[in-house]
Amino acid sequence: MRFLTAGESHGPKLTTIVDGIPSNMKINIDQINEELTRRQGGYGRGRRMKIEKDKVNITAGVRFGLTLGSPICLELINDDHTHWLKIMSPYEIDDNEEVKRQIHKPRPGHADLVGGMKYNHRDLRNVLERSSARETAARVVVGAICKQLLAKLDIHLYSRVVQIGKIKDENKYTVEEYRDNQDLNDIRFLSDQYVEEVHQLIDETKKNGDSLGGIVEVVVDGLIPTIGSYTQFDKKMDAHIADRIMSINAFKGVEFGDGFEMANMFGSEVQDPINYNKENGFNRDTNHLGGLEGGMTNGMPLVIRAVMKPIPTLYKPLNSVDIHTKEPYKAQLERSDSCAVPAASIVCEHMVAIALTEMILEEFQSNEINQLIDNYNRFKEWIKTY
Ligand code: EPS
Repeated sequence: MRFLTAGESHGPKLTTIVDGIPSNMKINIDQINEELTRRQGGYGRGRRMKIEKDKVNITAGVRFGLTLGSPICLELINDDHTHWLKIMSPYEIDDNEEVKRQIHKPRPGHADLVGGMKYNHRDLRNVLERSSARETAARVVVGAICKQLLAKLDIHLYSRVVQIGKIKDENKYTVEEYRDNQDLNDIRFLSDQYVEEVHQLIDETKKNGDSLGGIVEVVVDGLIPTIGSYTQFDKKMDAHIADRIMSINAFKGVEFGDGFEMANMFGSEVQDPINYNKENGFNRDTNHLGGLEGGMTNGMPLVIRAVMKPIPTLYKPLNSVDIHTKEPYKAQLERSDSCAVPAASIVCEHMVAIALTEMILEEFQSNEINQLIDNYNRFKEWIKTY
């Protein structure tokens, strides 16, 4: 499976082409739209999310609700584009017409300056429009289709926010608690006890013109062992997941299982001892490694955490330099979110779904969904006999 997205944040629409989804798979459009709504939520979002009502439009690759095996084309309209018709027009404009909202004071931490250098843009809006996290909506559409495919193999993904700013939920949760409570509140913490405190922090940060980052977590339940491989660097499941997560805007690090905490532990504390019984085959009592050994899933739930830096668009702008005059200035003010960590946790969940689907489709190559389910389930049964 492969996909590409196109679209500027305030352009007419986001377009995605997904190739390689097996044929005869029922596409649940309501579920895709529900995932889009989940991504649009979260305390700390700016005014833009009041304008957008993300709903997917399928224009190719699906007939009577079933995938054809041909490329699937998916569109999301940017409702805000109606306010940007002249500024973001794809068509030539009159030489005398003034282009409004040009940007020439790059925001530190954004793609603005280096993107301008790379593509020789003198209006940094040409960079900002594509580097905006608006594009992650298109990825959620792809990830939602992947989640539907994975569910047919009894693989389920959940996500939560672990930390926003300095407020961290240190509690341990069961897979059932992830499943039942992941959308419990608008900060996507698994417990309501943090809501008031986090709301206050986001409110104060917004008042100060500042922004907040945090840590998100994705848990995958129901995976069989052996997905991914130790035999080649580019077949390692953890490397592939990390690649997909690090492509999310503002994400700066990924860890698996006990992650960076492993530096403080002895080897005997980090590895998960192996048990065997006839009913469940090989299994573990612990999951320090987060369900991955030797670049392969080991049958335990995947536990993946990732850190998002605070959003670099600040209402209290940092020092910058005007690319035209070369004079020092404060970076340009742009509307933004003060905290997008809850939304980012949804994007992360969907990027993990994409990473798993890519690897599973490569390993269990099947043109049709029922063949895929059969191949996968046959292997799942065989593993129990190992
Ligand atoms: C973003 C800035 C804001 C966010 C946007 C990401 O958009 P705007 O510039 O229109 O106010 O709302 O996120 C989305 C549009 C979205 O769908 O998540 C940025 O600069 O990255």
